[in-house]
Amino acid sequence: MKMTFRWYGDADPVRLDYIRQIPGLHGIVSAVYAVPVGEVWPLEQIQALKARITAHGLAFEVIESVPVHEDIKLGKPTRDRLIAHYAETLGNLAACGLKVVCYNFMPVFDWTRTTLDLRLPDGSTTLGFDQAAVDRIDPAAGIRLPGWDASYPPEALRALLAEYAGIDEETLWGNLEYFLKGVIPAAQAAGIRMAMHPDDPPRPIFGLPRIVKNREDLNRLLGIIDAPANGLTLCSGSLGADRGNDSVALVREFAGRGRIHFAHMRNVKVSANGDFFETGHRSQDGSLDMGAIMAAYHEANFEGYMRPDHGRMIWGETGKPGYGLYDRALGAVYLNGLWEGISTANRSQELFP
Ligand code: DNO
Repeated sequence: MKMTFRWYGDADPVRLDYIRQIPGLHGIVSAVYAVPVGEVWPLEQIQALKARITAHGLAFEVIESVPVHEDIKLGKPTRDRLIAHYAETLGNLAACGLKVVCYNFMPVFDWTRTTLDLRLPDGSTTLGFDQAAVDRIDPAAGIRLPGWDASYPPEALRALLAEYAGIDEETLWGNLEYFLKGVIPAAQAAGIRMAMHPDDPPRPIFGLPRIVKNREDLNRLLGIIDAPANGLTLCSGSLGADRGNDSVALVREFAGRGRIHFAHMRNVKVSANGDFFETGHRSQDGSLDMGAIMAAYHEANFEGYMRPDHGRMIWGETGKPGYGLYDRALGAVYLNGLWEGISTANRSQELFP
């Protein structure tokens, strides 16, 4: 397992020289943010980002994310050109030594929360999702969501949502298949492993289809092209927000098959009605058994990349919700500690014959 940490580039208030001080970090997960979605990432920009990161003694082998243009998800005629650009970007990334590319296929909205600063009893703040708050939003009147408010001008958002009115789950699956058939062979040839991030939360939202929500979906996705280049980002917190998903079983199955290339580790406290908020990483603080998930990776001899996912805001830190330094650093150390603990327990016969 290679522990990594997400960094948003020069705009990130979290400094690389601080990140490097977190014990046990292999590398950084980042992206070229300056290039508009759908255009090719130029070699020089990838190289410059890599140079920034490796100067701090950290590896740069994972991208999160190369975003998929909405026209591809919508299956519009422009998609062939956009898919060719995507494949070219993968080639450029491979030329710079990148190994894994995380992406998602969620229409319009990536991760969705209804609050970014829910206060917990210990005074920390965290991200939360409340279905009733979503139900109160009338998409026709405009969607105001924390984290997304500024992403689309209201008119553009309305137009985009209207385009999706004709896209049901099966159509979206068809468009995903078309995309994968265009990019996976290129990824494979370049030595890049693609890693699909599941939908967050794992349910349809504002009537938009969501197709990467559970075991059945993950199997269907991997079956479209049954090759290691067509793999997963297994996000414990995204999938874990549906109590019907057993994260431990999912890791055993898909890491066992060598198809998880990137592990996002995060804990969530899920209520009976499916509302949830994000907690610190420790098992006892949320609904997920993080130790058992880690043991499943260990059992599968997982050699892929892992990162602590969102952290709470603690110790007065301000910045990008979910992506402060402190709680994610605690998460990385906790996860590395679990890993060492499991390794040690496996050696206990040797240690105490
Ligand atoms: C949120 C992240 C997601 C993730 C993308 C991957 O914090 O987990 O935005 O990066 O879905 O494509």
